[in-house]
Amino acid sequence: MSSFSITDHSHRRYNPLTGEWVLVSPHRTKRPWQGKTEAPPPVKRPSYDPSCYLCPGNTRAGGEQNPSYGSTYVFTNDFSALLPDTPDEEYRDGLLLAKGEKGICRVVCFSPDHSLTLPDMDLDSIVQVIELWRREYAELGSLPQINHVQIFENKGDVMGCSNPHPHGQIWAQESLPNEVAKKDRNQSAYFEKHGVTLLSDYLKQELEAGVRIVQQNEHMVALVPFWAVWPFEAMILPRRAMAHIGQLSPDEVAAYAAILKSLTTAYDRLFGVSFPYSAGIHQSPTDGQAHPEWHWHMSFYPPLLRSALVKKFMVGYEMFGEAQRDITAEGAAGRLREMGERG
Ligand code: H2U
Repeated sequence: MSSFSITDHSHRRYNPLTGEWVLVSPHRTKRPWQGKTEAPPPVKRPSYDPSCYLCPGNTRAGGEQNPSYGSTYVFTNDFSALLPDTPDEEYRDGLLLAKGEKGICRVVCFSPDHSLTLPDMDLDSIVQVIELWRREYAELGSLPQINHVQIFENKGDVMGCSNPHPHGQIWAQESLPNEVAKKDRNQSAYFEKHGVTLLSDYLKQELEAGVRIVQQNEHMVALVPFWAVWPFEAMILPRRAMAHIGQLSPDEVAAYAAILKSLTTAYDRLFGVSFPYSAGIHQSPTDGQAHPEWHWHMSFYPPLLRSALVKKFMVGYEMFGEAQRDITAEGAAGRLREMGERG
């Protein structure tokens, strides 16, 4: 009888940030695979597309005209999911409950150049994107009715991204959405008990182990979390505990830009394709409190599994039971690390 091993045996891994489990089945990676593995031919896009609603000078679907912007550009989403003037009321009927939710949605163009993606951009331009995220987090977060600011990017049509122009979104709202509420609860409980952030202790352990580290620089680390759900999920986090990106020093902003570029470059190399993902920054609530328990981090949830064409579906058992993966976090980190080392 061999003893339990997380590289061979089915097991569940615990996510201390969300309090949820993921089922890992490493033995299944040994099963034969006869599907396609080749990448589709690269798509060459022009730097300016007259039919793109995000390109400088073009008219958007709602009729507004974009300025001839030369770096980043942010505007209020013409089809916002949340609006600032929603009534503050509740609907109750027995077990049924609904509450009005106020919010503001914005679209952030990362570059005027339609042909680029984040990994193609130079470091100074990525710093401009981070600086814009910092300004938006501060500005939206200072509004009395906004208690949470979610910055995210959907990249690739497979992730539901509506336009290849490099862009992301911001949804700011009154309440903490579900994912953030879980992380808020667990980080608070950890900080109360240990007096340090959960992710400071986690990062220390990961840096000692090394196996799940993808890349690191003086101020930032990219790793595949032990509890990763998506095959090539990754997290970027600062070495220094801080609640939000507004607290980054100029050196830390530069280090963040560098690791953002190198992680997304490694992703693109993995299957030889512009790698799709949803990426989001989880930061402290913007309720006017300091939140020393929060340690901001940026998570990448890419859907690809084995090649540019083979996608992981969160269906069946994942829908009815819990998330499941075959390739281990350690295996995924090793492959991403190799992509980064190609230089
Ligand atoms: P996604 O590609 O991640 O869907 O983001 C694009 C957003 O841009 C989307 O939320 C908005 C859509 O509502 N949009 C505008 O605000 N104006 C437009 O002219 C088209 C799209």
